[in-house]
Amino acid sequence: MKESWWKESAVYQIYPRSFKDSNGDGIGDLPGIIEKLSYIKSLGVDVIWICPIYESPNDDNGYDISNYRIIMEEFGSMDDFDRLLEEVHRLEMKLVMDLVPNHTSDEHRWFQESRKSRQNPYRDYYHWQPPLNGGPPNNWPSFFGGSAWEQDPATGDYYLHLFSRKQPDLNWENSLVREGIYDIMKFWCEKGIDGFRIDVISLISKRAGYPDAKAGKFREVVNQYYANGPRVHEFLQEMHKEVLSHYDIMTVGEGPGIHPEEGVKYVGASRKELNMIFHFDHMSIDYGPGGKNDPVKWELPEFKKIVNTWDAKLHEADGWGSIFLGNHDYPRIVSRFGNDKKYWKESAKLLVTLLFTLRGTAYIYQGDEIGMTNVAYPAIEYYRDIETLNSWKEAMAAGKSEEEFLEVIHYNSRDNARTPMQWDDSAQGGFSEATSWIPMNPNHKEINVASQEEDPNSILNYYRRMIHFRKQNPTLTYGEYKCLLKEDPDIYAFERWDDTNRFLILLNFSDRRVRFEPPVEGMPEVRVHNYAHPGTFWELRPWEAKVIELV
Ligand code: ISL
Ligand code: CA
Repeated sequence: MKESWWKESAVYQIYPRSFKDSNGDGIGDLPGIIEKLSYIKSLGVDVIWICPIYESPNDDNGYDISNYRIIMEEFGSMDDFDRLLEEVHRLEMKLVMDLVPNHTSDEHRWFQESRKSRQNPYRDYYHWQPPLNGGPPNNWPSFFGGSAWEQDPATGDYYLHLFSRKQPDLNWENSLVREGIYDIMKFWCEKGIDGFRIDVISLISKRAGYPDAKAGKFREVVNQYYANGPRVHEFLQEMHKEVLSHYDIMTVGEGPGIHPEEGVKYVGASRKELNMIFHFDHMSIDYGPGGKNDPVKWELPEFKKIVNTWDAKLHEADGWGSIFLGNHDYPRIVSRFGNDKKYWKESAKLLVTLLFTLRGTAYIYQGDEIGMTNVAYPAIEYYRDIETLNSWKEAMAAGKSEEEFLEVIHYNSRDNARTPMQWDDSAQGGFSEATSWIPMNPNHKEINVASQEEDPNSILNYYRRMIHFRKQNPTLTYGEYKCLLKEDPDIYAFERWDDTNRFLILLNFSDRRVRFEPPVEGMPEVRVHNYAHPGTFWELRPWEAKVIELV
């Protein structure tokens, strides 16, 4: 396996709107991030990925960009950005930007031109179609509810928007669009940034003729009609040739609808496309027959199977994985994959043990390092996310009960991950002097950075230990991976080894004590554990995690 800095890095994801407000307007900003860089450094993090900070009307919190070369005013200025980059580098960390090439804002100059007339030189920058039988060109649904087509009054034609109507999809068939995006990428690379997280890269190449979707479930529509379109790999190889190959940067492509067979095409070592991708097979593990808003209980054997399949496929192709359990689009990891009540501390520690012992680059989402949890706002008025608000409208229109649907939202709203960072127990949690753009989670009184700094057994300090341990033991980065006890419903057990070392990782994903006899030999030494005392071998307490060295 070829060694690379981005394979050995721990990545920390910042959602800038909710990280740290420096000027008292209730919105996180770049000077706020600069203030907290030494904190991030203290975690042992190497790379910071920052969600979009470009000019945007914020229909989708910055994922609708109106100018890719300007910093959003609320976040600061280009001077602030230059200072941020300089400071990150001074602390010997790297900065990865979020690139959104699948769509722009409808307020982007390209779209403003494009919508003017059928003859406009920018018309072909987007996907325009005449009405069909007086309605939209096909039956494609948008990720945020309703049709993926919007009729524009200027010409009466429809434009495609897989996300909100303020996020028209770019037409990648047009070479001018591709050059335009490559120019933006070069602009940021020339500034000296260290990589891109590339939004919904799986969706950029559209099916010719926009065929009607015959699949019923939204996820199937994405798989069959939106993701992995006919030219996506050609486009990525072009992007690699034009931009990526000229810089020592890391890339991680995000994409719904990428499954193992397709995944290796994006990241296989010989492909010259991307370094890593984020796939969502494990992130939709609790979606029921009705999709995201019909949640079911997730099962550990299925989770292990997903990890195992991906690990094997990637390994075969000399590809590299991204290991993550949450981000700004998903519930808090301790609330979803752990137990955020009785075993809050233990399970939060168990999850980071998993993140830093699997094979792949591990990503931490801001706040998870202190075990931030989901929020349960008392009414829909508290929510800000366009996906949540749209799904609420649809549910109400369909006659669902407010109470029941609010429960679904408590479980899965993207706003769970977007409540402000909990720095201390003051009124605004040390996030801001003012009322924050979205209300703080009331549990910031108990869960916050300041109190965990003082406690050697805090989740925060365990994150530091775990990140450090991974760094000290390259076996955990490059070593082989093998899952044991695949069908066990409670225990996730696996080995990582190379010529010099062998580790056994034991994780009890349940509220029960469990005993087992793993098929291993040698004198085990517990190197990391998440209880005060390592306990007895071969018995795991609720949510107990152990990293054992077999010597
Ligand atoms: O958020 C999701 C499920 O709740 C995903 O389906 C998500 O929409 C998808 O993974 C794409 O996400 C990315 O692009 C979106 C943006 O809203 C997300 O924040 C971003 O991560 C459109 O740009
Ligand atoms: Ca601010």
